[in-house]
Amino acid sequence: MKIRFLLIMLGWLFVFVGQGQSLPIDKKATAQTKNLFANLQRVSNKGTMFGHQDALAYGIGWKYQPGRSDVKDVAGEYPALFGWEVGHLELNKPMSLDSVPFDKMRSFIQQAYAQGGVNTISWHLNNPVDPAKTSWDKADSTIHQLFADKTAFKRYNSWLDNLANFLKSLKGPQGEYIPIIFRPFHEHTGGWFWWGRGYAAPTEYVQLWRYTVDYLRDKKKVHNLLYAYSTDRFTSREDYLQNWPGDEYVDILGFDLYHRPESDPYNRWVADARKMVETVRDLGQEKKKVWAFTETGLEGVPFANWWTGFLLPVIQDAGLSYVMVWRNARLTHFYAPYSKHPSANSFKLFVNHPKVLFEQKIAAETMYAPVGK
Ligand code: BMA
Repeated sequence: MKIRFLLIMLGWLFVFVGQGQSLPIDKKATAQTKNLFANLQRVSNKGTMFGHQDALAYGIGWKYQPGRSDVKDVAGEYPALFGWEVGHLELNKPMSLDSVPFDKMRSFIQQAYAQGGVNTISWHLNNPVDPAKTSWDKADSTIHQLFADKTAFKRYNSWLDNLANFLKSLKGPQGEYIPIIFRPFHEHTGGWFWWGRGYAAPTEYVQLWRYTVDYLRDKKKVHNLLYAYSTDRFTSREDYLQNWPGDEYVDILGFDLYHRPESDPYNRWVADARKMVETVRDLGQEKKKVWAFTETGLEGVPFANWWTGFLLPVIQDAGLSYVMVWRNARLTHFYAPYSKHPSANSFKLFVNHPKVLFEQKIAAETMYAPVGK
């Protein structure tokens, strides 16, 4: 009798503990996607993953050299997180707006997954009302017209179909879908995209966000996504939440903020970015989500101590899941060091910091396996 009672109590305890673990917004998310979300929460207590955009595709002075990455050339190991950009997928183009063929991108995503890393995708989509216009061609009330105009609406749905097909083509060795952190309509607190501040009302933005999630998840049955909401600069919690699509529509709270010394003569970046990190941390904790510094960097990294002297104080001890720097496109546009770059020493110290996670530490965390097993 006593044993039965004990077993029942134990059963309840498991149910209780199980409920305490928060799940992604997609209740039908694949097992690996659910595991990734739980592991992002768990691992963020240990340290912050480092990410690099297009890390496996090209770097300074090279393109498509299997196994190469500028980060690896300097640090001896890959980043933990890999960013990819799918702009132009909507237009049925064979390569992204940054000239990465989608077939190659799929292989890079598979490589990153196979080595235990995490993939995130952004989407600088063209304007669905006038598809010849880019993300940066700002036009008033694009979102309103997208839903009001039948042709535009049909076009946007076909763009989502293309996106869904690509996302569902990302498979691991057992045929399982590779989990992706999807980060659409980013930097909306800035005014440079058609979905940005000044061009879209908060209600319109929320409508677009929710429509996109519902369509991908419920209509296209894409179940390998975690959704990241990522603003640009913001001034307060209220400001951050102005376009918030709802707790049931977002998994990861992020923001982007670049270090631009030329427009920051009083060197406020560290303090500003830190304040924003703390705001997303507070909100993330309250909402039991994951929080991240979704895009940053100092173009050309002209400060030799940038990694330890600037980035580290911004990110450390804030439970951030990851920090990602942008792409190494060319000598006038890069954000990670390459071999013999003046910031390489500071970068190596950063890589070896116990609270910063690169490939080796993240592989050991088995991000796609059930937590606690
Ligand atoms: C910007 C630049 C552009 C690129 C765009 C989308 O920050 O890197 O060259 O096309 O991102 O990835």
